Amino acid sequence: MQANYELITFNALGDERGSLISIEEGYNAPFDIKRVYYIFDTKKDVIRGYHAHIKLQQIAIVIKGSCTFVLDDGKTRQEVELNNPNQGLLIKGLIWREMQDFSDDCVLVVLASEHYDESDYIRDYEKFIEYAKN
Ligand code: T46
Repeated sequence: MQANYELITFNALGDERGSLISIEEGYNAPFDIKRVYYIFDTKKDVIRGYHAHIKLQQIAIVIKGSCTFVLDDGKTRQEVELNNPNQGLLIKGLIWREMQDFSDDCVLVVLASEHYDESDYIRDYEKFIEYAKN
């Protein structure tokens, strides 16, 4: 896995009643969490994303179902399937992302290091490639 993203495994605090995962900034989240959003009811064959972020860091967790992230650093593309609430995909650098193959029941939760800011998005792939060269 490359430096701009990595899979994190969370410690599951399970007991006979079931499982519980806790995410705390400075402990198992490497940034201050300023925003949480979640994506669900994504229609079949929809591909979301098609952008990179300049500054934003995020942890994506599929707490139910599955989906696949296509991650592109400007040189190589890699697919990462998320299907386990014990795992989070930390995206910490300049990465073009596309999300696809959402299961009907997929719930994708994202923890973000910044408030929503459209000016942090690079939504043009050619522009992303220019950024990725620097
Ligand atoms: C990302 C991937 C994994 C807001 O108003 N506030 C928010 O916090 C977010 C995330 C979105 N929006 C608005 C912007 C658009 O009008 O909601 C609409 C849908 O957002 P977007 O088309 O950017 O959604 P995705 O699924 O393509 O991308 C999202 C995040 O935007 C992005 O940061 O990394 O999920």
